[in-house]
Amino acid sequence: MRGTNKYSVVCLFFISNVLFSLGVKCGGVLSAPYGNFSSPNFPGLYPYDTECTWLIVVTEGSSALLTFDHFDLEYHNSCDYDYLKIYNGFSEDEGNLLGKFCGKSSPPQFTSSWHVMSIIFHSDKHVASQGFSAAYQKGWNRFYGDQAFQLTYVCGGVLTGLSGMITSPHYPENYPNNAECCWIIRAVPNSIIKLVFADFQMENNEGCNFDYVAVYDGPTMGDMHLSHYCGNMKPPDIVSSTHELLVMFKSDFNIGGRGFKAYFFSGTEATVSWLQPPMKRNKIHRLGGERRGEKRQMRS
Ligand SMILES: [Ca+2]
Ligand SMILES: [Ca+2]
Repeated sequence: MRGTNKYSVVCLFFISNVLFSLGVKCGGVLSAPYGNFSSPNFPGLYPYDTECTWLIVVTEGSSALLTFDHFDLEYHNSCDYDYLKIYNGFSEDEGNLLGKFCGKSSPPQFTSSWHVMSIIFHSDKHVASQGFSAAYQKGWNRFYGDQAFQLTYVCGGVLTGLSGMITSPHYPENYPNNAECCWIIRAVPNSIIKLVFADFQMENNEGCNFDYVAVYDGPTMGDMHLSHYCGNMKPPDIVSSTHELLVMFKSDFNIGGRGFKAYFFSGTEATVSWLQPPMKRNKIHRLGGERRGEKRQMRS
């Protein structure tokens, strides 16, 4: 199914849904980048003898992240009466089943390894509960070494001006979690680039592998690694050896900060050494408010 486009996926879903749907009208195709859905009648009791199928279809190359806000289905030790089934891909293939759930313990956060995810809600003829509500979001799969990450915010671009400014997303508000931004600063050949940080506040940890800014002396991550920064210490000025510089910003799943603001200038070695950004003191309020204590527990 890999080459299938969004429209044929949706058509296939409608055909199968029309043929197999029972009783209450529910389920559907969710094709927006994010959204919510719930069992019929939520937060009231769900109807008896009902089956609903939702198909989440995000852009090809992306993945879908599914999070439950509320979960309460009639309990049975093997979930034979009422249940929720979650599939990585189409529900017609039981090999895609990620899990079957009932009772009051909420399913964990799920991520599809494909751009399609299916969810089936089923109730039998007796005993109903409140049901569930869930949210989904389009994500991007990324691998750093052998670790897989789900990104929910991606930004960056190629900057070709003689000078300019880059900031973390939403600056000076807190940057989003699970974000990755890559900027390539490309000056004219035979010039060099100077990068000056004017503000810097990111989650701090030894090794800076939770949230960080990394700078590479060239246009790719394979180029020489100039620096890797996190915490509250403003990085020193950075000067490239060529006309290209890669700046990467990365955040993990919790705890943020207001991020960073940096200026870049390009020119000859003599000119960039004299150039300085407009360093007026910005009055920036610390936003923060995230729960520092909790993170250490989650990571341990
Ligand atoms: Ca039931
Ligand atoms: Ca973080």
